[in-house]
Amino acid sequence: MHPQPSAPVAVPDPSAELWQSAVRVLDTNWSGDHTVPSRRLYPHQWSWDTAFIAVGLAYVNPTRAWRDLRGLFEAQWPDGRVPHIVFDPATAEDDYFPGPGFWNVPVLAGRPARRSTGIVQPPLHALAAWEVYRHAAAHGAACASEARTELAWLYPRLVAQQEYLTERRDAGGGGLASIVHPWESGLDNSPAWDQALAEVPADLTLLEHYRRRDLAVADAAHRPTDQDYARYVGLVLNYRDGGYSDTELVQRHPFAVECPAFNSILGVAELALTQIAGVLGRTADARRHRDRAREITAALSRRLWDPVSRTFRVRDARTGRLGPARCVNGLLPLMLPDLPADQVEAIMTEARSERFGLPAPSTDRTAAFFDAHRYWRGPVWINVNWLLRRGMQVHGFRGEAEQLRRALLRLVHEHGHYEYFHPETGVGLGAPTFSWTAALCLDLLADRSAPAYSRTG
Ligand code: 2M8
Repeated sequence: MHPQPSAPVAVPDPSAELWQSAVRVLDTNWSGDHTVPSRRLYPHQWSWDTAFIAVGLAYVNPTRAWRDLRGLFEAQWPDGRVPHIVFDPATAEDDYFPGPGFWNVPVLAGRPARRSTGIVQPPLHALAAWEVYRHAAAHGAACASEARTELAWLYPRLVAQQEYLTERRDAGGGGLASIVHPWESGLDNSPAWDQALAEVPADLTLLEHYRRRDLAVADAAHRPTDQDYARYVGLVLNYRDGGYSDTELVQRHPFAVECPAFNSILGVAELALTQIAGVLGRTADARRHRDRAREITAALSRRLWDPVSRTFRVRDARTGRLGPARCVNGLLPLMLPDLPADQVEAIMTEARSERFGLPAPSTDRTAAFFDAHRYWRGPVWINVNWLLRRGMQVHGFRGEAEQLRRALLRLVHEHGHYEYFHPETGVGLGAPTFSWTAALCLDLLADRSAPAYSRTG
């Protein structure tokens, strides 16, 4: 089956206008082979963006959702890692920094033609694949059959992705995956990384050799500082020059951090794999995935929970210290159905407090580092709020889940499909026609996302 133009969908007013505008954004950002997050700022294919986009495409063009997922996994490395960017060969090196030349990923046996980065992003793809699959029947028998084929193709690849993260990335040795670069979190310049990043040398001369491209297409006041960017570049160089190897990370690499959001998504992926293995008739595998989800949840509760502040924090795998910053990633363990009730309540208390509120900003509103404009240091993002809402649904906070759904839709309806939003005025910031905002808007409008997972034992 080839990707078709998105089919018109009958939707009740007053949502029709928002629905149609979301579909238009996704059509505009379709390159002919994959969906880009935004044409100007992010002209390649991103990993977790692809997952969010697939969740929305499930309603209007499942074939394109599968094409996006398949395209991403065609660039999977033999060790199982799914790269955070898969580069579009039709886009010039200079159109995005750091481009394929900078990453200089070795061509390994069995690797496909499209080049990639060597780092990862949160493994949200199993959840996305499951969402596309479970909506496929609504599009007719041909789509249902396509969905089964695609799910079967993806399953071993999704398992390899999990194995890479749980085996090779357990730098702290406690059963959680560490990220080796803030970009791997997806919450790039969140204050969550400040403490660990302070140990990474900031060599500003690197920016003389490697010119930032983001400042040519976005407002500098919204983007990471040069100081942070120099650290980002230095971290890539260190990982790259070590051959993208994960052995002895803690000794060889200056940044290895366990993130509560990344690891919650890792756990949710195991739950999605439980469902996927189930429909593929792999009963023993399904049980194994469910057990893995429980183990990840237990490790998260043990290692990233700060009993004093009663919040989830990042943990530096090099020093064993919990980070001081309260950020939105600390709310996302709510997605895990087996999280102890006490921690669930604490997350909801934090989410309702003056520090956050709904929709949740990316960081604690009362903290000195809170910056209403700068990217992941204050603004509201639709994707993390969508994940938070899933967590509310999982734990039965129906009223707040509905309140959040309406608030997110209002934000996009009033301001547009922006990349992120001012946490006080709601004004749209960053890229104006941003794919995951549009895609998740479709899901929120359809509101068919019943709580997918409940307690497993
Ligand atoms: C942002 O990250 C990229 C680097 O990966 C960048 O700043 O250039 C983040 O918001 C990330 O979460 C997102 O996946 C990416 C593309 O939308 O943009």
